[in-house]
Amino acid sequence: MSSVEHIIRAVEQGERLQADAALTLWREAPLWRLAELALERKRAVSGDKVYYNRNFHLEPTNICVFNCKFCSYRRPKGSAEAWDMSMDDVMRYVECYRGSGVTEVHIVGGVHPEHDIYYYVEMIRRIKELLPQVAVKAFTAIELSYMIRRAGLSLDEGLRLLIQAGMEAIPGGGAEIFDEQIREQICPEKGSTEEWLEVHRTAHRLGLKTNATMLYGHIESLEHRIDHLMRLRALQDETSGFNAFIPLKYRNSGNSLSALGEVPIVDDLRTLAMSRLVLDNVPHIKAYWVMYGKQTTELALSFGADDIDGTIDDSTKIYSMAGAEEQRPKMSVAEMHAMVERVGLRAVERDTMYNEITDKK
Ligand code: V47
Repeated sequence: MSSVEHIIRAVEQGERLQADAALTLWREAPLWRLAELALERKRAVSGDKVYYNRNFHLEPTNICVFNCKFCSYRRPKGSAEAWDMSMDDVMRYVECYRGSGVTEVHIVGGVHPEHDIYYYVEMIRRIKELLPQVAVKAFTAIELSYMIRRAGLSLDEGLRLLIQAGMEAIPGGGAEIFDEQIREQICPEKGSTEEWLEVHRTAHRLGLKTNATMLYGHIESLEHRIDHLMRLRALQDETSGFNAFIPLKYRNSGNSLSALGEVPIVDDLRTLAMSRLVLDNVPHIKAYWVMYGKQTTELALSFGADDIDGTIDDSTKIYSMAGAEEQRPKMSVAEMHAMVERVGLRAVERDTMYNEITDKK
């Protein structure tokens, strides 16, 4: 039996993948075998269900103190293409969603030079006043670390303030790739890997659920992707605080790495399946439809994903500005059900904590 066949057998028997075996599987397993293994793991966790939610994004600003090379979104202060919503703008925007049935607002944006945690505590408090039923999933670890440090607080103190204000979960952004040398080349100014992990570790200790991402398809190798997944798996062994993992494909329009091009869809599918297999302790693997586009998302459902994110309502610009297919991303509940049912699975609405919502259609 070849070594890849041995590894496939071991995975089928539930053995945990180590880095060298993961690399062999990633490189050598036939695509259909990876799909089969990943789908089987997905079924063990979530049966035939594929989760989605009714959500919108709030991106208060694209002004950012950092200048990551893969980012198409960030503008310096004073640029004609920069936006910077005032607190009143934010409240007017959020108010539009009153009575709309959304269950989550995902807040993310540039790391603004002038706002500290007290500004965002006030923002969350006022959003919860307007939309008490809506869960606030807010700020990447990098934004959190900056706003908390700027106020001279410890992570523990800062996160407690945000939780008191109504923050219920943390999204997975800012992880990029954990390998320090690659990180130094694609986002040299950004918070470190250790900082990202420490924010999530502290959040988990305080009882928050968080997500994790990995930005792939730029200058990293498969070894770097595996290292990234291993570091997440180790933290999850320690805390069990991650709800979902989201592999993010590098999209190449309008940023300083554009010359690299984009990896083919088959790489997206292998990456998704390998994420499901390596992260044996993370319950949900999300195929973020805004980043893949709808067609690839449908394919992703046969490679271990059990979540496609939400309705979005044309509220995020990160991927449209980076060249994604959907320039005004929006998906109706009926469209999501149809997509999931076409691949023989069952679409289930969830809230931010993955509780199923069955009382409305
Ligand atoms: O951290 C930026 C990525 C992330 C590009 O937690 C890019 O549910 C590809 O984290 N090509 C922010 N990716 C988005 C994010 C996210 C999205 C959806 C759901 C969740 C969740 C989290 O977007 C950044 C960065 O890794 N990103 N530019 C680009 N050109």
